[in-house]
Amino acid sequence: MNPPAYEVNFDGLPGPTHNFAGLSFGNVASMENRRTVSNPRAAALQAIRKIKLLHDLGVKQAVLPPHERPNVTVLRRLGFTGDDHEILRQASRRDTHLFLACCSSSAMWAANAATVAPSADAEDGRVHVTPANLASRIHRAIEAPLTARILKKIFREEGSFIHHPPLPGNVYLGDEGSANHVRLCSTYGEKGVQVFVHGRDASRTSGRHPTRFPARQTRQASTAVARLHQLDPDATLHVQQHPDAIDEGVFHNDVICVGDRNVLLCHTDAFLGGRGAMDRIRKVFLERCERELVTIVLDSDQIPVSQAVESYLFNSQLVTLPKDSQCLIAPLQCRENRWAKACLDQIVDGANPIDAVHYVDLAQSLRNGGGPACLRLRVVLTDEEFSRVHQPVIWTASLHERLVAWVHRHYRDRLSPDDLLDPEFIVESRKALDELTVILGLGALYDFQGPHEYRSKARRARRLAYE
Ligand code: SUG
Repeated sequence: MNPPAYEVNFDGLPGPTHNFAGLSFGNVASMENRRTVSNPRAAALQAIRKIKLLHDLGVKQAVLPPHERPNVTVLRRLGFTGDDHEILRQASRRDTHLFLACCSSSAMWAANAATVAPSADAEDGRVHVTPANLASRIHRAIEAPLTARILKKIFREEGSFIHHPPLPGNVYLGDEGSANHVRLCSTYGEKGVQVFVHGRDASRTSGRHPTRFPARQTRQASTAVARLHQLDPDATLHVQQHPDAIDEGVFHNDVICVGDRNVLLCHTDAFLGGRGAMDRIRKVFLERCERELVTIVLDSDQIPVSQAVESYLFNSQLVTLPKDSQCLIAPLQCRENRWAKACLDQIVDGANPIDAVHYVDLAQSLRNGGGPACLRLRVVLTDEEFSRVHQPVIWTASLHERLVAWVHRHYRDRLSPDDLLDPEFIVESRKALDELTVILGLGALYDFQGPHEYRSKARRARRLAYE
């Protein structure tokens, strides 16, 4: 018998450069809010408030640090020369999109960080981690190397965890991580069913594909991850996302579908093949988990896809609480959207295990198309595996206090794209990240913390104390 397990949410922290650059074609919110003024401090505090809510509800929580931005290393690799400020100035003049891509705080959407298979599902009984290559968008593709490094520091490879490198970074193998992946199970520690959702089959030129917006995840990437994670093919499904939904702004499956344990909540237009796809999922779940899957399928009369995209209803988190009940963590705007609110009221009153909705204000993240579910990477762990996780990233009341103070100390409450060129700003951001690596006990993580680069007073003082 497998040991019991639980889900731990690793939430991404918005970084000091959180801004609205309009980098994600096909992501309606990102396109609509392009070049407006952001509030990085509010973004970080909103994300922290959500983590605290889940922690207070009894869900295990942890954090992932922001990435170093602006990413001068990438610009230097692409031929820009001079000191950091000169490189940023040149890049902003010669290739504005690239410059903005190197300033994005997009690593905060941790659902895209990786796909993780629990040990119960992998043939070798280990937790498998594959960081996403995020190949379809340049500002996201540059996340992969540091994400891989961070995940290796947090899930140390001694016995329990196995890390695969991100898939080769080409759109044929476009991989967006767990945003296109749902694990269903009876209890977390038992073998489950893994549903991978792709936007297109890259080996086919014919067939149904979106025509307006790009499909980011390919079937080829999903099948590669399933192979690497040693999943049982009889309990692994590959389903195509509906191309019309992608064309309406559903750039990831988690904008139209969410699942937890034996419950799947989605829209009738989530998958190509509609009812047929749902029947397949139900059948495989029944065979593997020996019980019926509870499906809550909302149709366009209940909520049109456009309203699902506007409200981000399906990007709610569906979580199991300690007493085994389930609840939804929904974006505040679902309370204001009449379609979404009616659906949520109906779900809570309906014959299913979901008995509460908690609304969270994530306005800053949502203006870039990232809701509650986008901000977290779900990792199912047994007690033993959990004890091997790098403990300083695990949420506690004291970590909460330190992070709130850290945000207030370092984050601006107003940032326009022009501010990204302010020479003071890169110094400020590095100072914040440098201090964060101390709070999270991560050691030297960022390129600027290399031996010849910038060092904060705190780190220098600590180093001197050891010398
Ligand atoms: O990849 N937005 C992200 C949002 C990711 C949401 N994640 C999930 N659905 N799991 C993206 O499109 C916008 C950045 C900008 O425009 O400045 C952005 O990258």
